[in-house]
Amino acid sequence: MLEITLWGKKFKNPVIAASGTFGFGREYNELYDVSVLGGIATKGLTLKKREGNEGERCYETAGGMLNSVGLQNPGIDYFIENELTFMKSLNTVIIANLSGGSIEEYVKGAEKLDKSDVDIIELNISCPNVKEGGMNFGIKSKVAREVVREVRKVVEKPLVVKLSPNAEDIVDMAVSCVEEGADGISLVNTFKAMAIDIYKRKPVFKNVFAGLSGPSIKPIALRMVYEVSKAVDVPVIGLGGIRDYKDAIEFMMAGASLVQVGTANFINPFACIEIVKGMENFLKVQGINSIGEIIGIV
Ligand code: ORO
Repeated sequence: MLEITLWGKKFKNPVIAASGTFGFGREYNELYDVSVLGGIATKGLTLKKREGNEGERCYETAGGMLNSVGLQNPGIDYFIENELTFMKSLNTVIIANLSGGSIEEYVKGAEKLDKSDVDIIELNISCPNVKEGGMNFGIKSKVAREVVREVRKVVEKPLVVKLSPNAEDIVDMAVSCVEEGADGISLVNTFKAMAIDIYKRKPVFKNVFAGLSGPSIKPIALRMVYEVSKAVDVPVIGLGGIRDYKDAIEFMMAGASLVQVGTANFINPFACIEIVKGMENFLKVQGINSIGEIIGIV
C-alpha cells in the first residue's frame, strides 16, 4: 500500500528520517525498530572529520527551531568503516548526505561513497552553517551546476540534490541540477535565520545566522515542493516542517514521491513511525489502494 520503488530501490513506505536529526540511526533503534522506515538519511558527511560550530547549536523558536551544528561528523572513512555496516543491517534504504567546502572535496567524498554500500547519495548544497561550501553552492544556479556536474562524473549510484530554500530561484535551481544529471531533488533544507539574546545584546549564534526548521516553515516548503515537482521530471523528496501524517500527505499531493521528517524527531522521537501508521490508516479510510495514486494529485 505504502511501498514505492524509485531508482531501482524499494522503499517500504515513503517516510525517511531527515539528515541531521537521526544520527546514523543507532539511538532511535533503541527506542523502536527503525527498519520499519522507508529510509534513513545520514548526518551530513564530509571528507574529513568536523567538530562542528562553537557556541549555541540549537535554539527553540515559536513553531520551530534554529540550528547551527556546523556539520559535525566523523568523516566519510570513519562512517564507512564504523557506521555503515550497522546501518545496512537495519534493512532500510540508506541515503548518505554529502557536504563539502569545495568542489574537490565534494568530488573526493562522492567517489568514496559511490564505492561504498550506501544506496543513494544526497548532495547537500544547502547547509547554512559553514563558512566555506555548503549553502554557498546552493544560492546561484550557475554555481550549483558546477558542483553537480563534477560530482555526477564520479557517481554511478542515484544522485539526489538537496536544495536550499534560500536559493535565488528554487525552480531554476532544481531544473539546473536535473540538467546536470541529478536523479532526484530533495527540498527544502533550513532557512537562513537568526535570534538575538536581548540581555547580552548579541546574536544567539556565534555565526550570527542559523538554520530555521519545523512547522513554521511548512507552508513555504510545501509551496516550493509543489512548484519544483511541476517543473522537473525526476522524483522529488519533500521536507520542511512535517510533523504528522497529514503534513506528509500534503507534501505527496503537492508532488513529492517521498518525504523526510526532521525536526519532529526532536519533539517526538516516535514521529516517523507514527507518520507511517497514520498514512497507512489514511489510505485505508480513503479507499486508496496505493500511495502512488495521490502523488502530485493537486
Ligand atoms: N544544519 C542545517 O540546517 N542543514 C544542514 O544541511 C546542516 C546543518 C548543520 O550541520 O549545521
